[in-house]
Amino acid sequence: MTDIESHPRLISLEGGEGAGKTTVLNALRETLLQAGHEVVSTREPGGTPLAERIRQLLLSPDGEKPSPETELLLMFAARAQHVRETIRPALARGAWVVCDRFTDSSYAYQGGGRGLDVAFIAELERRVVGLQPGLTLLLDLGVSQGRARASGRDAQPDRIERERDDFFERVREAYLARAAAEPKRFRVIDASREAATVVADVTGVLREWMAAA
Ligand code: Z5A
Repeated sequence: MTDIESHPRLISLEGGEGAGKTTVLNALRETLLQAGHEVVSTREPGGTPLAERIRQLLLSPDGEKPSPETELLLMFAARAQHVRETIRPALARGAWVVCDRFTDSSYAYQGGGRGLDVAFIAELERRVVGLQPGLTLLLDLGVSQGRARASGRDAQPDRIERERDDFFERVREAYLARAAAEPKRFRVIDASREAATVVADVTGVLREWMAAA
């Protein structure tokens, strides 16, 4: 596999922790269902039984800490399975797929956060994934605000959530740089506003996208 196919019915949600992806994903799903579409809502890492087991390995704070390279390759191992077993079959039967995180998360967290070689990530994307969302909604939020929201919810932060603020600042910068480099695919949403405003904004973007698709 060498080329990357952009698919208009594959929509990804991206952002730092506590940005509100779960809330937004539910609203997108409802909007698509009301328009009469089949919707598959899924997440990364995860989205198949095997990929969910890889997720547990990746996010558990217990035991041996994976090296940055191991973390990257496990993210892509989960994604390879997810694309083949869940996403491509759903797109092939005409469904819309809304994915909580996709390859941009690897560029942001393992590229920006961990400092791994972006060209290597791009090579993995080309050879292992071969698929890109037509539309990516980046929920942008300051690191401290996101952490405050997530800490109100998580009793036990996962392994990546235990990173320091400078890690999450690099993640945010990497996301914003990707959005600036690909303005046709990305919509940057100000996620610092109250949930109802953010939801109205993203569902408006989705309606325009459905009309054009
Ligand atoms: N990761 C990676 O490193 N590389 C990869 O390639 C991939 C992932 C795919 C797991 O992802 C980790 O994997 C993640 C990146 C890494 N690590 N981190 N950090 P995840 O998506 O499962 O975990 P997460 O980013 O930590 O998700 P999250 O914290 O659940 O974020 P969220 O879904 O965006 O937030 P939420 O649950 O919708 O909202 C958080 C709280 O804020 C909740 O109580 C809401 O009610 C509240 N909320 C939501 N919106 C608002 C607004 N607008 N105002 C006020 N309060 C709000």
